[in-house]
Amino acid sequence: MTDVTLYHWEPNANSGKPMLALFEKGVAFDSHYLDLLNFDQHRPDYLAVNPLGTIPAMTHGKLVLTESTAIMEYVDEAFDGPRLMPADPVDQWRTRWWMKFMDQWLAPSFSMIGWSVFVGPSVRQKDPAELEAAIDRIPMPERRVAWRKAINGAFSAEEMTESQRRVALGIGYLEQALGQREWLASDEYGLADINGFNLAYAMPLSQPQLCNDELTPNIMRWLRAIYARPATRACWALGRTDLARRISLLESEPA
Ligand SMILES: N[C@@H](CCC(=O)N[C@@H](CS)C(=O)NCC(=O)O)C(=O)O
Repeated sequence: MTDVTLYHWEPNANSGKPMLALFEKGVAFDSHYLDLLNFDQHRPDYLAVNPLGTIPAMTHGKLVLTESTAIMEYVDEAFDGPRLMPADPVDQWRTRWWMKFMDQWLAPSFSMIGWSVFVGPSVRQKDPAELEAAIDRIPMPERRVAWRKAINGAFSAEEMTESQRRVALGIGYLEQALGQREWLASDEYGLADINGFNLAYAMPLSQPQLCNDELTPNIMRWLRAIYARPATRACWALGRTDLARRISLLESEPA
């Protein structure tokens, strides 16, 4: 029993961000796994923690924290361990620039693609009446829309094309930045890298025509370096689905 509990799904996207920050800081926490594909995040016991019904959430004593990037910043400030926000003001600005770019611009596009190719197909075969009841329990109307689109394969061609355009642009930005310095926002590993890795780790598999050893050697070096860190290994050990097994590509040497 610790005084920190993290409510999370896979070590991936929003859930993976505070998980990895906690492991990097060496903060002991109780892991409370919620199966997103089983709609655990909309059940009353979790809604009592986060009434919005989205993952992740973290409790620290009586304090309840939501929003993955804000939780990472809290973890960095509230606990001992290596500093994850750089000390230099310009590096701090760059860290926050990247986190905003990823959260507001890239993550929704990755999410739409992921919900279309993974989440929708993973739940579609369930009983339709059960699915409809599960969707009706979702507190946020926009999440109900996303679930229906994922289940019915109804993201429009325009939406998917725009997401793909944003992902291609993001890959270009990442490759350029990582050609200039070892880590995304400064010379030290930090919050921007944790945020970016959780969003981008699967790019060599999901976007092989855009992200590979030949076209984006700097992104590949960066992903491999983050994956090799003990904290990332510990974090990924908490994964239960195929998402956690997809990473094996990063265990290989450059082609
Ligand atoms: N801005 C929030 C987004 C949280 C969020 O939407 N999480 C997704 C999983 S990555 C979720 O809970 N989806 C469940 C649902 O929509 O039912 C954050 O960064 O924590």
